[in-house]
Amino acid sequence: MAQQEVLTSHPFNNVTENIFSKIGANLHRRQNHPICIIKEAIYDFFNSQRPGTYAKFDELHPVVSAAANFDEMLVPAGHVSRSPNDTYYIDADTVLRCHTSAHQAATLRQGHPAFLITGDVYRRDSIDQSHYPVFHQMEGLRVLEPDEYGGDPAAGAAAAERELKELLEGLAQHLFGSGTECRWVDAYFPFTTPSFELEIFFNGQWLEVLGCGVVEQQILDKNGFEGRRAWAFGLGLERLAMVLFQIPDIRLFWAEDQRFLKQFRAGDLRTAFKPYSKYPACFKDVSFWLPETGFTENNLCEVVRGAAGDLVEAVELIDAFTHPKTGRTSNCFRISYRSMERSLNDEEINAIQAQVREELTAKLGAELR
Ligand code: FA5
Ligand code: MG
Repeated sequence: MAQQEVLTSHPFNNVTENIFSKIGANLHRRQNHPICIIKEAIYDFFNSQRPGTYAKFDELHPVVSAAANFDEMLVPAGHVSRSPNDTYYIDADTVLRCHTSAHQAATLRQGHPAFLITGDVYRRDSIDQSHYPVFHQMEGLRVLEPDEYGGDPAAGAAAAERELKELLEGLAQHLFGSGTECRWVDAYFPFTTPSFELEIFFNGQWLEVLGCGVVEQQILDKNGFEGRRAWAFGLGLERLAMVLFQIPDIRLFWAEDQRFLKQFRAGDLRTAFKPYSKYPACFKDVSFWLPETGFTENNLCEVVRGAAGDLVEAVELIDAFTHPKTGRTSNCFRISYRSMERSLNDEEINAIQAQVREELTAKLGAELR
């Protein structure tokens, strides 16, 4: 689908100008960009493990059918990720992919038993230093050969899980060396069983960097690999790059500032990002009664991004209470504004905050306090 068809007047369309402007940026294909550097480093690792095995795709378009994004991945009908609160819809049947898993089934149908797919993905999400509405994922999948596990299906699933964890631990070693603390956490995905997430200790907290698991049998059965066993993963490239290059804020990946871009060079994994300056943050609180019609933090975040662009660093709920008599609920959010490039002045922040307050009322139906 052509790009200009992304912002449509379809009543389901919830793609904002802010998001629209990011489509086609393709940070993962910009040679000296940290997202591209980490992509290449991961490709190198997988090539070294099984030379010539993995087919690679990094030009698949982010506009996909809801069927590919959800149905083919067995995401159940009422699952939260399908809601327009979480996903950008172009029309009722078309979305901006929210994960690279959207391409798993079709790539299997094309007959590829092993592949790596890299691309930009889109999500309505909360705002903080490690969440951004556009980010990059790499999908990996390998279907095992029956003779690798003696043909027994249960042994096949166990073999897939073992290889998956070994590979991803090996990848973490390859990227970060042995000094980095990692842990496996049990997880749930509709398209894998069992499922796991890998977390890395970074800047004082555990950062989730990937999800993975043994591919649901139905997905293989329906897409040309009947009765076979496979593992799959989805990596968050910004998160891995943040750890690798010590990049403290996910917004920096979008900086066109040479002070950022100049620090990275293709093939160099040893760069430690030097913050060029930490400009002061400015905090603004906003309190309001929630509308009867419902309210979500993602909607607020979208309003704030719309008004502030990348000047918003975090949006955090700091207080909530329900009035004992009226039963109405009030929330107070703290919005942190900070530029990566310069000091902000009061006037511009006040203007942004005024726009946020105005849209909270006009668009979200909140009653300011
Ligand atoms: C998925 O997207 C699954 N498709 C991954 C997967 C693939 C599992 C294949 C099993 C098999 P999840 O929603 O947890 O999972 O996202 C994967 C990774 O994307 C996260 O671990 C994190 O590193 C990154 N990520 C998620 N949301 C954001 C965000 N808002 N900003 C930056 N990175 C994010
Ligand atoms: Mg997750």
